[in-house]
Amino acid sequence: MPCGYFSETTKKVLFMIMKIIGELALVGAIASVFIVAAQGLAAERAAEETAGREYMRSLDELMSKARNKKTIASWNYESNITQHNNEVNLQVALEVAEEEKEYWKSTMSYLWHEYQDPDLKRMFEKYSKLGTSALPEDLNERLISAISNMQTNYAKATICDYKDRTKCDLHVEPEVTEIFRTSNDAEELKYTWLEWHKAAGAVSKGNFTEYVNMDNEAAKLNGYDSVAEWWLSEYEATDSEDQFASLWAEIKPLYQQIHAYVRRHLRLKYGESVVPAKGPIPAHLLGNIWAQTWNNVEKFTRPYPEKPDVDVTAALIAQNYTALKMFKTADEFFTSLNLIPMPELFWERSIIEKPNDGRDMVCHASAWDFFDGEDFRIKQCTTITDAFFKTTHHEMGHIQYYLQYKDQPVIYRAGANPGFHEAVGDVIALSVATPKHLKVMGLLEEGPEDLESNINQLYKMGLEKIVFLPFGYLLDLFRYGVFRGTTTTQDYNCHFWQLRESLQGIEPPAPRSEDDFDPAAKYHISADVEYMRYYISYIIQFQFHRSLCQLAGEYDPEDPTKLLSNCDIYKSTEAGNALSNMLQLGSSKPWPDAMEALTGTRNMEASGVLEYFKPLHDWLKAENERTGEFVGWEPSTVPYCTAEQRSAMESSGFNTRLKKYASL
Ligand code: X8Z
Ligand code: ZN
Repeated sequence: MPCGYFSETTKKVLFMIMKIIGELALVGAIASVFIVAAQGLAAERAAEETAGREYMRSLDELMSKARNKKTIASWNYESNITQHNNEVNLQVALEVAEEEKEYWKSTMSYLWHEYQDPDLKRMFEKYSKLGTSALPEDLNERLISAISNMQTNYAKATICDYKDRTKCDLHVEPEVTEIFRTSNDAEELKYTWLEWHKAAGAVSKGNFTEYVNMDNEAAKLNGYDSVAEWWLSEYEATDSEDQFASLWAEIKPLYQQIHAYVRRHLRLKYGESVVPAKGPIPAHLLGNIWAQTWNNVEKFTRPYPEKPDVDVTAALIAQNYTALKMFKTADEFFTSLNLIPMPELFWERSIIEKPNDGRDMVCHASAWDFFDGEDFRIKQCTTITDAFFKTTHHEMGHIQYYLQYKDQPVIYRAGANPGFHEAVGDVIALSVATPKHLKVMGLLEEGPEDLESNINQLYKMGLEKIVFLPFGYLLDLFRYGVFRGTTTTQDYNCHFWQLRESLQGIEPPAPRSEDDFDPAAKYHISADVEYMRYYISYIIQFQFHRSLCQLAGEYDPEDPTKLLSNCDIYKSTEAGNALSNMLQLGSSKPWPDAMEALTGTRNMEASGVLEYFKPLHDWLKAENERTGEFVGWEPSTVPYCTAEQRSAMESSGFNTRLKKYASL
C-alpha cells in the first residue's frame, strides 16, 4: 500500500515507531560495542592477572635467594663478631636492598589493586611494602651501622665481679644471669645491676637516636607516619593499641595481687629499708636483671614451702642433662604430637652452647629460617637450668613453625602475627612444665596433686607469665613514644622509668638521669626487635593451650581432676594436628582466621590467662587480705625524672596517654 494512503495520525505513529526502532538499534549497536569492549577488557584483565601470577612466582624465587644470602651473612656475623664479618654483613645487606628496590619497581608496575584473586592481591600487597630497602643507600648504611653498633656493644659488654673486682669478663650470659638467679645479697645485686646498665645501656644512647631517625625515614617511605604505625600494621587491625590496652585492663587486678604478695616476702627477707611497704619493688631484687620474670624468687616466696620444689634445675643437673639432651627431649615432645622432627641439617648447623674459643657472639637465643626450605638453625648459649629447658622449647617452636610453612611462598613464611610465632614453643612448654609431665620425666618427685601443690605450681607459673605481661607491654609503649616523637632524647630514661613504675610497679635501685639509657640494657632494644609480640604471645598461648587441652581430652572445666594448669597434651595427635593446621597457614591469611581455626574465636582474649590462674588469683586475694598487705603501689621516692620533666609530662599529654594505656 502506497504511503499516501495513510492518515496523518497513522503516519505520525509510524514515524514514532520507526524512530524508536532506530534508536533501539543504535542503543543495541552501541551496547554490543560496549559488550565487546568490556569482554576485551575482562580478557585483558584476566591476562594481566595471569601475568601477575607468573611474575609473583618468579619474584618469590628471587626473594628466597636474596633472603637466603642475607641470612647467611647475618648468621656469620652474629655467631662470630669480627670486623670482617660485620663488614661483609653490611655489604650483603646493602646489595640485597638494591636488588629488592629493583624488584619493587617491577612489582609496582602491575595493576594488582584490580585483581580478582584475593590471595594474589595479598601477596602483591605484602610485596608493595619495600621495608628498610626503600631508604637511599647512604641512609640505609647509617641505619644498619647504628643497629650493628648497638648489637655489638650489647654482645661484647662486660662488667667486673662484685667480690673479685679484678675479674672483669662477666657477660650477661651466663654470668650476670647466674648472679641474678642465685644471689640473695642485695648489695651484690644492686652493684651488678648498675654496672650492667652502664656497660650495655648508657653507651648506646647516640646510636639509638640515629637508629630511630633512620628507621622513621624508612617508615615514611613505606607510607607510615612513624615506625610505631609500621610495627602496629603487623597486627592487621585499626584498633590494635586499644586491644592491647583493654587486655591489660583485664589482667591488671591479677598482676597487682601477685605483686603485693611478692613485695611482702621481699620485705620480710631484705627489710623495710630496702623494700618499702607500699612502694614499687626495687628492680634488682626480683631474680632477673630486667625484672621481666620473677621465677628465681620462688624458692623463698613459695606459698607452701614444705611441698617439693617445682624448679627443675637441680633435677636436670643431677640427671646429667646436657644442652644436647635438653634439645633431644624437646624434639621428642614435638614428634609425640605428630609434629615435624628437627631435620638433620638442624642438628649439624645449630649452635646450642657458647663456644669457648674466646670469640664474641650474640648469645641471646634465636631461631633462624634460611628461606631455602632446608636450612633451619638455633643459636643459643644453653646452661643447664629450668629457664633454659623452657627456652629450648620456645626456640624449637619457632623452627616448628618454619617447618610447617616451608612450602608457602616466601612472602607468607611468617607468623599469622608476630605474637603467634612467639607462642608456639611456649604452648608446648606449658604442658612440659606441668607436675604431671615432669613426674613422667622423672624431673619432679612423686607426691599427691593436692590443692597446696597446685597453688605452688600456679604460683611458679605466675612468676613467669603474669609478671611478664606489663614488661612485655611497656617496652614498646616506650618505643612507640620515641618513634612518634613524643619522647625525645632529653626524656628517654625518665619516660622509660615512668612506664616501668606505672605498669610494673618497680623502681630503679638508685637514682637515674638522662646520662643513663636503661632501655638499651635489654637485648631487643639494642637489636631492633619489636617486643609487643611477646606480650601478645603470653596472652594467646593460654587460648591455644585451652583449645589444645580440650582436643586432647585433658581439660574439663567441670572436672576438678582435669585442671587447665595440669593439662599435658603429650602424645595427643588430635592436638598436634590442630596446631599443625594453624601453623601451615603461615601469614597467608589474616591472623583472626588462624586464631579461629584453632580456638573458634577471632579475637585475642585474656580469658585464657584468667581461667588458668583463677585458683591462684583467689588464693592471693585471700592471702593478701589475711596479711593486710597493701595492694598496688604509691609513687616511688627514687628520683629518675627532674621537676621540669615531670611538669612537661603533664602539659605534653604524656600523663594522659599513660593513664589510658596503663589503666590508671
Ligand atoms: O627473646 C626471647 C626469646 C627469643 S625470641 C629467647 N624472649 C623474650 C626475652 O627474652 O625477653 C622469650 C620471652 C621474652
Ligand atoms: Zn622467640
